Amino acid sequence: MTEFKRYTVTAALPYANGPLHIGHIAGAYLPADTYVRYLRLKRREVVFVCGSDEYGAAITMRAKKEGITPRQIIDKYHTINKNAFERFGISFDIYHRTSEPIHTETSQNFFLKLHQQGLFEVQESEQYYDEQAQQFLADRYIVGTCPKCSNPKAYGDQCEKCGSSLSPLELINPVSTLSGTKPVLRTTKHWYLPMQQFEPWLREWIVHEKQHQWKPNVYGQCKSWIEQGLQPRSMTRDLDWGVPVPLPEAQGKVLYVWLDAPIGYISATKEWAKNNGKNWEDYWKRTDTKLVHFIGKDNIVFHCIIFPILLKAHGEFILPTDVPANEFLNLEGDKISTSRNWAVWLEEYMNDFPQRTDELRYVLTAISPETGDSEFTWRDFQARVNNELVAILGNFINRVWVLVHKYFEGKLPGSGTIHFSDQSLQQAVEHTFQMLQESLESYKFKQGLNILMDLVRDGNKYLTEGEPWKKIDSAPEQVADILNNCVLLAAHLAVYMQPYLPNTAVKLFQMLNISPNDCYWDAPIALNGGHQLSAPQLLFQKIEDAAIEQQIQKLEKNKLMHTAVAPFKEPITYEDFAKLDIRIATVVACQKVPKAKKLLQLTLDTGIDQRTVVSGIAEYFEPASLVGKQVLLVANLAPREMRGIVSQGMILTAQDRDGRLVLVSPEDLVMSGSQVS
Ligand code: B3M
Ligand code: ZN
Repeated sequence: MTEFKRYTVTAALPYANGPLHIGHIAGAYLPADTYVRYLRLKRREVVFVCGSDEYGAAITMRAKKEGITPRQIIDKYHTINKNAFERFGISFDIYHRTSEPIHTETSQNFFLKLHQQGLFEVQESEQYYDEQAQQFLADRYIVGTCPKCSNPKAYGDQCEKCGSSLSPLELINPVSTLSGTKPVLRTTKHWYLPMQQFEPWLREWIVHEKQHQWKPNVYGQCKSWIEQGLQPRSMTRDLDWGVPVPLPEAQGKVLYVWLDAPIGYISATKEWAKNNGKNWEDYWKRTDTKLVHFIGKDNIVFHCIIFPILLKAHGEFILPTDVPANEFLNLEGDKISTSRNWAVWLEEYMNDFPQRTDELRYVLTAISPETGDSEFTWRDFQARVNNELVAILGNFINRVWVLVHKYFEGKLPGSGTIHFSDQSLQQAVEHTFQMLQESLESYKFKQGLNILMDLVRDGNKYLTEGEPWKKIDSAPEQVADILNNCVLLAAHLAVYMQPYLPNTAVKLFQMLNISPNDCYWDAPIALNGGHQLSAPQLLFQKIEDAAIEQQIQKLEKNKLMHTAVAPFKEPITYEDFAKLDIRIATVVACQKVPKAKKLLQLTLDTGIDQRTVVSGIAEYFEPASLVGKQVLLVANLAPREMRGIVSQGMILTAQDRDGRLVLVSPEDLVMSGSQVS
C-alpha cells in the first residue's frame, strides 16, 4: 500500500438553497469530520475543505420560490449553513463559496485548458426554450409525463416516482415550470465532454484498481454506469446564473454546475493555502497526497466518473484514492424531504438540545447508512443516549471519579508512572487501538464506535468485578490498583473518543487534568501516582420522554400540513357551475344496503319530494347516527341504479388525509330544499 504524506479531504458542497438536516450530516459531513479528526490526532498533514455550491438550477429555482434573487438566496443560506456546521463542530479548514472570484478563475482556467487541448466536441442540438420567459430551460424546469411509469410530474432529468433518469426530450407533454407554457425546440450550441473516449481508461482504473478497495455500493454504481456505455455530456448551459464560459463564441452561456462544483474543492484549497502559507498544489498535484471525497450516494457518478475524467484529461491532477459514499438516512419510516418538511433540521436540533452535539454525533454514527439506507427515530435516539452514553460511558467515568475522590481525595494513589497491572485490560486497550485504527482508516466508522464502546464495557465489568467498595478497608492497596487501572483506561478512552465525541473528550481531559495536546494517537499516555484529578462532571444526561414526545409531535404536525392534496381541476365557466342544482336535504331514514359493505341507502326530505339516495359512506357512519342530519345533495344528477336501487342524486362529502369521509353540512339548520350557490 502506498504511504501517503498528506491528505486532501473533501465533503460534498451543499447547495446554498436550504438549511442542513441530519440526513446531510450522516451522509457526508460527520464521517468526514470523524476521519479528519482522526488524521489530525495521528499528526498527519491534512486539509479538510468544503463550502457552498452556489450555482445551477437548484439555486435559481429556490430564488424563484422565495421571490428573491439568486444572490440573496446564496448569501442567506451560505451564512446559515456555515454557522450551523461551525456550531455543530464540523471542523472544516475552510468553508468556501463557488461564487468567489478565485473559483470563477479556477474553473474557467480548467475549462480553457481542456478546450485548448481540443477535448470538447462542440455540438448543436435542439433544446427546450420557453418563449414567454425567453430562455432555454434547465432540465429541472421542465415537467411532463414519465415515458416509463406515466407519472405526470416527472422532471426533465429524472422521474422521482420510478427513479429513471430522463432527458427532457423523452417527457410526454412537457411544460415549462417558469411560465406554465409548452416549451418549443430551439437550436443551441454546447461543449461536450466525450466521456466515451475515456471508457477504456476508466474501466482499467475502476474495475482493476478500485474494485476491491472501494465500498461495494460505490463500486457497484460505477460499474453499472460503465457497463451502460458512456455518452458525451454537455459541460455548458444556457443560463444566466453560473460561471461564464470563457470563450467569446459562448456569450450568455455558463459552465455546467457539475463541472464547476467539484473544481470548487480546488478553489477552496487555493484560498486556504493562500491564507495559511501553504502551497495548494501539494494537495492536488502530488502523488503522495491522498484525495478522499465524502459524499452521499446521489453524487457518486459525478465524483467517481465525471470529475476523474476531467482531472485525468487536464493532466496535472491526482485522482481520488477513495470515495466513501454513504447511502441515505430515513426518518421515522419515511424518506427525508425538504419540501415536505420531513426532516430533523440541524439548527433546530441544536436549539432544542443545547450542548448535546456529541449525542447526535454518537447516534448518527451508530446508525450510519454506511452500507445501506438506515433510519433515525426519536425513540431510538433516546434509547441510545440513555442506555449507551449515559448508562455505559457516562456511568463508568462517573463511578471511577467518585471513588477516586472518595477514597484518595481525587489523587491517583501511589507514585511513579502508572501502567496497566491487569493483563486483560491492557490487552483490551491494545486490541481496541489496533481495531479502531483499522476501522477509521477503512471508513468503517460504525464498527469503530462499537469497538470503542466495547472497551468501555470492559472497563465497567472490571470495576464491578473488582468491587473496590468492599475492599477499601481490608485491602486498600488493591483498591488503589483497581482505580489506577480505571483512570488509565479513561485516559485512553479520552484519546480514542476524540474523533467521535470531541466535546466529551474535552470534558474528560479536564477531569483528568491533563492537556489534550499532550496526548495524541500514537503517544503513550503518562499518568503518575500523586496526580490530582479534577472534580467529576456528568458527561451525559438522560433524555426525558417529554423531550422526545415533543419532537415526534412536531413531525406529526408537519405531516398533517404537508400531505399532498389533489391538484385543481381544469377551470370551468360560471355557466358550467350553474348547471349544478345543489340543495339542502334532511335525512329521514337510513339503512345498510344488504351485501354491500360500502353502501348506505338514505331517504332524504328535499322540501319538494322524498327521495332515495345511495351513498358509499357505510364504512364511516352508523346508519342511525345520520337520521335528522342535514346534507348537501346534488339534486339534478341523472338517476343511477346501484345494487338494484335507483339513486336519485348524490350527497357531498369531504375526504380526510387518511381517506376517511366526512359529511358536508350547513352550519345552522336551514329549510330542506334550500338552494346552495
Ligand atoms: N451540491 C449536490 C448535493 O448537494 C451538490 C454537491 C456538489 S459536490 C461538488 O447533493
Ligand atoms: Zn417514472
